Amino acid sequence: MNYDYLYRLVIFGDSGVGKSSFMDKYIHNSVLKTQMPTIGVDFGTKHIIGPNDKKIKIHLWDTSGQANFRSIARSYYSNVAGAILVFDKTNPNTFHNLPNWISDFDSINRNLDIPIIVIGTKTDLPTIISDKEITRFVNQYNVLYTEVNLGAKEDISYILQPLLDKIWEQFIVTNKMCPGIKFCTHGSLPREENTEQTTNTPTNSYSAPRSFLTKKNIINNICTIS
Ligand SMILES: Nc1nc2c(ncn2[C@@H]2O[C@H](COP(=O)(O)OP(=O)(O)OP(=O)(O)O)[C@@H](O)[C@H]2O)c(=O)[nH]1
Ligand SMILES: [Mg+2]
Repeated sequence: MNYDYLYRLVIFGDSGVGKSSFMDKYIHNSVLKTQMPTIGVDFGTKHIIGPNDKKIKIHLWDTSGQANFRSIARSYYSNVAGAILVFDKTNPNTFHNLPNWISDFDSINRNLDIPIIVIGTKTDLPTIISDKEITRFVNQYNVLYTEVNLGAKEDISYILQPLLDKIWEQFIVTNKMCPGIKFCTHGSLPREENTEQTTNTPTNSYSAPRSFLTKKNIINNICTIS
């Protein structure tokens, strides 16, 4: 399928927090099941319509949270347009590890200011991590935040919207180079691989900005699926 922009996104976080479940649900609206731990890395794609009816293709790289696959996972942190950092709301360790994941990711993406959305999973189960702790973390690390029950029936196609809006505002609108975005010209070449360019220069200027969540208002705009 043709596209105007290709965004490469990486999913990371502790083992067992629900990264692969998230990718299955986001792409296929799959029913939650007991997953095998990811071996190394997994891959998925999704097509969405962005601002100005632009077709956006998303490449999702779902990395393993296990320590023995860490170097493989890290090799997927670069050349991305955005990051999805997942933790388990029922497991405080996975929340307290978030700063380590962020500093590891930032050390690979120095000066690029790649947007990160943090997703708290398992909201169907009792949690002991307070909204206050989460608010403090979100403000301190300047990340987007949302939370989800991946076992709920509802479709979660919209869940990455704050991240996608931020990528659009930060890189496409400003025409700032981002190695995780490719721009397609829809030229006469029939195969999409042949039409990809390494620039994210848009054909049209962006005229109707859509809202996206900032560190200040994020906690009031949590999208919860229960
Ligand atoms: N109750 C509940 N269980 C969940 C939810 N999300 C994921 N799970 C379960 O959590 C377990 C681990 O999920 P995975 O998606 O394999 O976790 P992962 O982060 O990919 O783990 P690694 O691949 O080892 O890094 C699975 O048995 C899922 O069914 C949720 O929102 N609620
Ligand atoms: Mg996995």
